[in-house]
Amino acid sequence: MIADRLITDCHIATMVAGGEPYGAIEDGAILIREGRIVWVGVRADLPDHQAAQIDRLDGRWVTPGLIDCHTHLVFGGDRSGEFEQRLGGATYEEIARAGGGIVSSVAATRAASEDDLYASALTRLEGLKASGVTTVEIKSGYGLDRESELKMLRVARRIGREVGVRVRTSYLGLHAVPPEHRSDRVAYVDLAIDEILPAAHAEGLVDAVDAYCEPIAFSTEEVARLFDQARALGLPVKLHADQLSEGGGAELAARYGALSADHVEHTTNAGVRAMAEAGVVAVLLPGAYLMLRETTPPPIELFRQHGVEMAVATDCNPGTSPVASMTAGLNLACVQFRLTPEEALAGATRIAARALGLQNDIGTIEVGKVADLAVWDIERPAELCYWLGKPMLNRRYVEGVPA
Ligand code: DI6
Ligand code: FE
Repeated sequence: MIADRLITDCHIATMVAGGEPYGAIEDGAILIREGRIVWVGVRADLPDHQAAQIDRLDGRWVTPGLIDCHTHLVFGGDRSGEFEQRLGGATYEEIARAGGGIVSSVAATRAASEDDLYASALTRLEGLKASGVTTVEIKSGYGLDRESELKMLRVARRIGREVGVRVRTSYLGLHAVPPEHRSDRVAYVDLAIDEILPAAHAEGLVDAVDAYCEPIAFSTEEVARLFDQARALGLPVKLHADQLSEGGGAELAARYGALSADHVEHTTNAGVRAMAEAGVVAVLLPGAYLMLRETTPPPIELFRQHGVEMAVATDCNPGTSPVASMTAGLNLACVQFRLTPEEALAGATRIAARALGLQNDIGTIEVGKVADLAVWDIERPAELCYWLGKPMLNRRYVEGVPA
């Protein structure tokens, strides 16, 4: 077998479902050709091969590169002042209704240049990369006018081109009503649906369409109109659903065959069943749960019973989840939501790939998949969920190349 690279002397958590825990292969090897995995298995079974490059990992563990499938990585400024206000007793909803919250990040994002947004996003991306991330989803939603939404999405695309990480973008125009439309929200919803989304799509800036479905944000009717447009443009949808209250978000996501419904703390039995029937992934965001000091966890046991697959992501954003480490997210998902470490790691790999529609290319270590890999200084995969703040990454590969 001809290969560009042999990765050997390692243990492999393939994260392929149905066999050993973590899909583990002890003392394994991986052959890579043109960025894809062409062989993986026990080292003793390695076929005859010629590899241009041999990487010996001295018994380290290899996992699929982690996938952060829900972030707001690009934004101007920060909201540490609101963090202080909340610690002083103000609630997130009170701050939002008083004109702070998302809208204050919108002002800072509009004022920032593309280069400023790029530079500040890279500082947060360093944290994600150091925690093994090779794919990151990035949403718009702090621009809320045509020029600023496109600016955010262009920055996201530039990150994907320039810094050794795979980027998927989501248009999140229905995130908040911008100040200039406060007295006419219908006009803003029309603008987001009829003008901004088609313009962003025409520039090739949109991989999926998202919305914030919540009483303080947008109704299911407004989101349904957006999703109709997404469908007309051939774009998949996902949804911030049932985070602060039950509002029919999970059912709406199911009705449109969404890739994922995210947060889902307040999703009901009926919502869980609808998600199961439509194959919608539940994206758990334990950083936001922590930072808002929420007390109602997502219905994890119902998701398990109904076979709804659970992803885990950071939700990295300035308001509710200033979290820039994927392994921190794994720990929080286990401690707060009682995911098993194997469920959490699947949620950051195999299931996260599904939440982005990328399951044919990434998320597991198997023949045919892209060789996006993370190499770790750990003795057991559960350590990735156990430590909080300990650097564990040895190196990352993106498309079979050290990144
Ligand atoms: N994701 C979001 O989009 C909102 N909450 C969340 O978890 C708002 C984020 C923000 O306050 O900026
Ligand atoms: Fe979010």
